[in-house]
Amino acid sequence: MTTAIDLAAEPYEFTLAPKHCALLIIDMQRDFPEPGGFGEMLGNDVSQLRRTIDPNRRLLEAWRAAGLTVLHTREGHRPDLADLPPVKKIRGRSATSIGDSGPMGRILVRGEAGHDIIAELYPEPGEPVIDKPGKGAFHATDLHAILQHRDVKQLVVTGVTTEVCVNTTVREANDRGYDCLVLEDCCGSYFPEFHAMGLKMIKAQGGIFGWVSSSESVIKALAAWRSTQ
Ligand code: TIU
Repeated sequence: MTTAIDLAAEPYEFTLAPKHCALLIIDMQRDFPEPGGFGEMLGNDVSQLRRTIDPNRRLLEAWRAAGLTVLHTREGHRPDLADLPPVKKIRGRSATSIGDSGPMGRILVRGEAGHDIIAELYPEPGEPVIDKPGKGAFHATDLHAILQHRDVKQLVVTGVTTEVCVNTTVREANDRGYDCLVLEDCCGSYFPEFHAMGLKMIKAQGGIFGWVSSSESVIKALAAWRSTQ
């Protein structure tokens, strides 16, 4: 029985230990990639995020079939906005901001339609959903405790956006001692140059924050690992 398997990654191969690895899907919420959502309302090109949906769906299917841990995150706030930092509310000087009425309910407020996860990647019962008030998934959440209880040491990180919530989460995870593998086709940004640079920053300097690979490499490695079980 094999406990770990090497897969192609940058800056060098990543040794995946499936029983100690969780798939962490960041903020695939309707308001970010869906046409007519808050992201598009701000003038962003949602196709840059939508290209991540199919690769994430294939990866999630393979991960679930292997019986491994999956967690989902959502960025958002309490309906009373008590956990919304005043600076987060006013920065950007936008006429419509967090907590206001948007195209799919109140923007980034828990319980609203736009805050929920897209149908294609909807969590199944038993898959923890981490509601986070910040960009990083560890800040003011129980994510670290949940991962520790499951003896998770590695994270495969996907979702949106590459340079904001994905990067912040990977940096937080790195400081807490997790190895992170970020999948380029499963992450996206409204700004392609930020996506490219966000990935470059993770794998630079010998993997200063982690590794970068693709869904295909992980799916292949999972199949190879499963054949040894
Ligand atoms: N999830 C996430 O990245 N939240 C953001 O606000 N991203 C932006 O790129 N604005």
